[in-house]
Parts: sequence; C-alpha cells; structure tokens
Amino acid sequence: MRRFVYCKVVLTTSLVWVLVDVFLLLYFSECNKCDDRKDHSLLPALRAVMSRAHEGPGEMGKAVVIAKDEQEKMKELFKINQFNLMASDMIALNRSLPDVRLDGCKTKVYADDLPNTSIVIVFHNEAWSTLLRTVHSVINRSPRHLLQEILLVDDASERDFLGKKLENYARTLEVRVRVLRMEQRTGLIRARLRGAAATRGQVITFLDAHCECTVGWLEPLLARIKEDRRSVVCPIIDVISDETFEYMAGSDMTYGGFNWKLNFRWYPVPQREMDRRKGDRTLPLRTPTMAGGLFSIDRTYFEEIGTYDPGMDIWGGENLEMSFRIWQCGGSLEIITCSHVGHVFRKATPYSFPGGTGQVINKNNRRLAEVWMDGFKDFFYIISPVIGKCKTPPT
Ligand SMILES: [Mn+2]
Repeated sequence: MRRFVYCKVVLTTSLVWVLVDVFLLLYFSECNKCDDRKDHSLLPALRAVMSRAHEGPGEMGKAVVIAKDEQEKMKELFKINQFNLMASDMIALNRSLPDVRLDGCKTKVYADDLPNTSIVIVFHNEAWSTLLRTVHSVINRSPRHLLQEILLVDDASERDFLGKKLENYARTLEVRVRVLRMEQRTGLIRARLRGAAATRGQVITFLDAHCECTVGWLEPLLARIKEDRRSVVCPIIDVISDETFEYMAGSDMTYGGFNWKLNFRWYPVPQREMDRRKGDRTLPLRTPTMAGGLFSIDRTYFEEIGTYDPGMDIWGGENLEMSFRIWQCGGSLEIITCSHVGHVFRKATPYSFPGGTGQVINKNNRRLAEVWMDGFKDFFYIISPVIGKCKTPPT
C-alpha cells in the first residue's frame, strides 16, 4: 500500500515537471515573445501558449474551408473586396503563421541599435478583418523598441466601421496607432505622402492594408538600411490566397522587372545576381523594380530623392516610378530574402477609378516615361502608340 502511494507521488511530480518543461519550451521558442524583455510575468506567457494551442480557422496559415450551405453567401461577400471576406472574418486577427524563412536566416543576429520605423498603411474601403490583421501582425511580430508608430491613412472610405469605430479600436492597442483622413479620394500616392509627412521614425515602412507580417520580418529590413541608408528594401511578398486565405511562401528566386507597356512583372533571378551574392540566398537581392506595396526607406533619404511624384493619380505606375527614381538617384533597391510578409493577391481590383482605370494608368505611365526613361521612352510609345499620340504633355 505504501509503495502504491510512493509511486503515485513520483508520477504526479514527474507529470508536473513535464508540463512545466513543455510550457517553458513553448514560451521561449517563439521569438517575438522574447522581444518584450520587460514583461516576463507568467500571465501573458500562459495566454500565448493557450492561443497557440487553439486550432481556429486559418491558424498556422492554413486554408479556410467554407461549409457547402454557406457557399452562396460567401460568393456574395466576395464581391465587396474581391477576396473571400467570409473566410477572412472567420480567422483570428492575431492568427499564427508558419516560419517560412530560409534556415540561414533563422540564426542571423542583428545589432541592438537598429533604426526605428513608422509604419504607413493606406486604405480605401478595406475590410475590417484584413486591415486589423495587418495591424496586429505588425504589433505582435515587431520588437517594440523598433516600432515608432503605425499610421493608418484613410483615402476617403465610405464604410461606417472605418470611421469612429476604427479610431476607438486603435486607442485600445498597445502601440501608438493614428488614423489620418483624406478629405476626398486622392489615391495611393498622395495618401502615402500624407502619411509619410506625419511620421517620426527614422525609417518609413509602407505596407498594404491586407498584409500579414511573419516572425523576424522587420529586423533584416532595418539592419540593411542601417548598413546603407540609400538601400531601399522590400520583404519577400508571400501569397495569401484570395480564395481561402491560405499562407503560401513566396520565392526568393524571382525579382521585379517590367515590360515595355510599363507593366510590373516578376522574372527569375539571373545567374549574375546569384554569382554577385556568391550563391548565398540569404543576402540582399538587388532588384530592378518593386511591386510597390511593401517597402522600407530611410526617411531622410526618401525626402532627398524627392519622395513620390505627387502628380500621379489614384494607383498604377508609381511602383516603377519609385524604382527608377531610386536607381537613378544613387540608391539601390533590394529584396531582403530573410524578411517575409504575406499579401492578399487579387484577380480583380475592387476599387473604382475616377475617370476610368485605363485613363489613370496611361497618364501615370506617361509621366514615368517622360521623367525617367530618356530615349528608352520610345519603346513604350511604340508598344502603346495611342498614349504617344496625345499632344498635350502629361499634367
Ligand atoms: Mn494590395
């Protein structure tokens, strides 16, 4: 009988220790939790472990499956933002994501005195869940001392929940989040400029309003800018499915280019760029152009090169304009392959363009060609003769 009690005590103690071990392992294995060195009380740790244990829809970046009888409603909701809004609304605002980095990235160590950054996110009629998931992913996966503030610039949205409700919600967050409002629809470029002008961080990081940052996304971007303030850096843009919100790692073997219609295109990284990096895929990848939605730039360098072209309307062409500007003003444009941020890629735009899509993009592209392309602009006008025939200079 005594032996039985003895066994019971031994078993119970071992079990308790196993649980404590598991708890500690889980706690210290997630790096963004270590950043908050000041707060090592057990409560937030416990909450973190509990939240990771729950298997909600979309956790770990998994695809969300919509039940058969909900499919009709799902299709209706899809039209609002041109992505699966029902799926997005089902996923937690702080969902977990896989660590998709190359192994060589996971062990890199960064300086303690990296420059801090302001995050600028422009939105127009964005869905609540995608916008706030962007914000939460920034807050949860950025070391607090590197995050100066988050600026949400509203380009004249018409949805009620993006008004007072958003401002009230922003006030509850543990990082300073400000909402700036454009009086009327002005487009991405001028809204970004408004946001940029209000920043106080040493670096400005632009993000789209439907992104999710992964673990370790920020440090390598800021480290590269600290090394060379004229390098403008983009993360690898991972794909968040517009149909299922599944998180899929993007490739470090493609970079940005363009065709003579001045459309941005992805191309395979050429051998010469692999050779320049001596085959090390974790090193910054020099890219001719960028997709435009997500990048970090030293704030004073951004001012030095003249920021964006404020004469460009709404959207389109500004990413190539910024790319050409950077390269021609003595900077470099790089993809930092150790930094991964997901973006919801859509097949169609949900936005209305005052004056029509084609009109706006043609005008922006003409400005791009006239300002930055010298003799090469002829290729553009040969491919798109209608644009070239316009007599009036672009305004
Ligand atoms: Mn986007």
